[in-house]
Amino acid sequence: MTGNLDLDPTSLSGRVAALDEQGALDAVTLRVTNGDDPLAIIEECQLGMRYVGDHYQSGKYFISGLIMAGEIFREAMLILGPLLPEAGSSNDGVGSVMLCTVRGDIHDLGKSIVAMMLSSYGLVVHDLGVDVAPAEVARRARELRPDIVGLSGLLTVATEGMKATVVELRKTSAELGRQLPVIIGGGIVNEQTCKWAGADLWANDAAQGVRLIREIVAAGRR
Ligand code: B12
Repeated sequence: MTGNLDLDPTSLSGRVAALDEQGALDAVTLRVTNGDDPLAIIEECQLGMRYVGDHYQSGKYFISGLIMAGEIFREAMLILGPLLPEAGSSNDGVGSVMLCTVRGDIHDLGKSIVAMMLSSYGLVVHDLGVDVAPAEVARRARELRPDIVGLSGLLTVATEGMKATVVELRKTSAELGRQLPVIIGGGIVNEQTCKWAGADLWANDAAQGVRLIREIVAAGRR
């Protein structure tokens, strides 16, 4: 089944890559029992999912493979989610974050991890969902007045949605009388994308993104 995988077929990433649902979930459970860091387990799942994505691109897997990988990951998060730090375990004080996946993109597994981790640090998270139009993001920002906005996207085309959303949010900042920081996240973002989209920060992993968001929120409240 995992015949020519370059990932160890008995590892967690190899089992996700092979779309071996039960095998992957058993491996997650075993790693949890061994006391492994849930974030390290999530990263290994991601490695397997990247493999599925690459092989979808090369024609080895079909769309059903992407769906299955997403489903395995969702189930893994049912086990791993409750193991992330407890709600209110930090003393940063209140703060709020508005998140969404931008226009044209419906990927939300990564965004949900970020949301879960932010909540676990006591931040209030307003998750607007997926495929959210720039004007809608700006409208909700005026209504909710978050400390920072996080935009997620995995499709290359989503960078267009990110840029258009940042333009709308900059107009909103003028109305709010303060600069509303924007962080972009997802597998496709990097320094260049960040500059191009006009965002303030970027992260392509949840731990780094959550660290940056907490720093911005804490600085804004000092
Ligand atoms: C699962 C999956 C799907 C599932 C999504 C299920 C869901 N509910 O999200 C389904 C089947 C729906 C899907 C659909 C499609 N997909 Co898809 N999908 C994937 C796959 C295999 C995994 C994505 C994933 O969830 N990874 C795990 C999560 C945890 O990782 P992550 O999203 O990167 O998030 C982490 C960080 O990026 C960061 N992060 C994410 N968001 C944010 C936000 C902020 C603010 C911060 C700070 C951090 C942050 O934190 C997370 C945790 O560390 C990827 C392959 C890949 N290489 O990623 C392809 C992939 C993203 N999909 C792809 C494609 C092409 C599609 C489709 C267009 C296919 C089609 N022909 O219909 C559609 C898109 C429809 C649309 N309009 O959006 C391509 C995109 C290519 C590109 N560059 O444009 C990829 C890369 C596969 C490939 N190599 O071809 N997909």
